[in-house]
Amino acid sequence: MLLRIDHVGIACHSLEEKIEFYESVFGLTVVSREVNEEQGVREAMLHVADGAQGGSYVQLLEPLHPDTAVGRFLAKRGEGVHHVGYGVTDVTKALEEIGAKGVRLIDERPRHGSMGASIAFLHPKDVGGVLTELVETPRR
Ligand code: MC0
Repeated sequence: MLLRIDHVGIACHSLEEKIEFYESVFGLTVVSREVNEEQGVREAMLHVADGAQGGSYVQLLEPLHPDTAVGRFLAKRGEGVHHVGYGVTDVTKALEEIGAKGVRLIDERPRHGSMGASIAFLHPKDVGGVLTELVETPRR
């Protein structure tokens, strides 16, 4: 069901500072920047690698304000890994299959994600403490 690791989402206080860090230390390149009002984030995708099933990225996330998912996470836990995003072929079908196995779905149906993807989150309490995202990339 899971095709690849699409991205690792990392919560940070300053997007610009962290972009500079990942560019200068790891030589990564920003391929997309977006403000996602629905998710309450300003984010950047930095390309890591391409595989047979698609690309993988580091996703840097800065909250738009404190009362958002990433804002609350930063206040409680500080900067660090916020979620793991896995590539799937069909996010609606994956949600049905995973939901049927008793895992709580944060999103019952897909929402808009980075770079035109359809995304949905699974509750971290049912995935061993890991906020997990399913990502269906647009067909090109
Ligand atoms: C909260 N918890 C986490 C967590 N965030 N555990 C692991 N990883 C995380 N990132 C834990 C808390 O420690 C707490 O556990 C419990 O979940 C409830 O958290 P809360 O403090 O009440 O926080 P809430 O109200 O924010 O709810 C958490 C929840 C929420 C995961 C349901 O953040 C959510 O719906 N997230 C999905 C949307 C999201 O994260 N969007 C931002 C990225 P204790 O034990 O203390 O009770 S958007 C994105 O990434 C898009 C742009 C994309 O990829 O394209």
